[in-house]
Amino acid sequence: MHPKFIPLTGYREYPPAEMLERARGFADEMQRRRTVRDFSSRPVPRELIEQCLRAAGSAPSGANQQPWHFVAISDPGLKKRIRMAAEAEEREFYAHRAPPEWLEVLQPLGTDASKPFLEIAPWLIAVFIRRFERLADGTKRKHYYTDESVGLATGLLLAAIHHAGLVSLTHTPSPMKFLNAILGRPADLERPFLLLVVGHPATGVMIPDISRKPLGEIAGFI
Ligand code: IYR
Repeated sequence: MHPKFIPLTGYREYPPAEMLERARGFADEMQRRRTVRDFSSRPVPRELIEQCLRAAGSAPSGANQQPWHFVAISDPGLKKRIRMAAEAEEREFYAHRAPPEWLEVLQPLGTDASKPFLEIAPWLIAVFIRRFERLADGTKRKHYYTDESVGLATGLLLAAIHHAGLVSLTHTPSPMKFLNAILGRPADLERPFLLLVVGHPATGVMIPDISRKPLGEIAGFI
């Protein structure tokens, strides 16, 4: 196939001072993002979630295959089933599966097997990695760099959710296979990546007293 090129019309150039102001402003806004584990049941309009997902879908991906699928769940019955399945896995995790070193690093977060937020929060977003495409002749075609691509899209989704004035929790019940069954996603093509909990924070919510590594520790300039 012959590649087709079009002009880059979406790029905007800013004066240098404005570039720095924008970069600083965005970094400051992202610094305010915190994961919460206590959600309000206050509803969030579907349109808001749709716009956040549009931002997620703008991520770069391997060979532009966009190997992600998002299932946004507000149905109380489905949320309950997800909570039950996740808590069953988490009980195993906390009681048997997690080695002591793992439980030790989780301690500052104060997590346990109880996940009421899976029913309380207005939205859950199950993120799936679409590892293969099903072709018209029934065969499967492999996607490339799927983990990286879906990680990038999920990062943009978290930023969009925060930017919209919502909070989220990146939840990883392990294993998460039950999400394919409950949500009717094809297990031969897709595997769950993350379960995002999205909504407003509960009033008076408390968060762990933890901090981010300073710039000098996470980056180097040579
Ligand atoms: N999936 C468990 C355990 C857990 C693991 C990590 I790594 C975390 O950062 C937080 C929790 C749970 O959700 O409780």
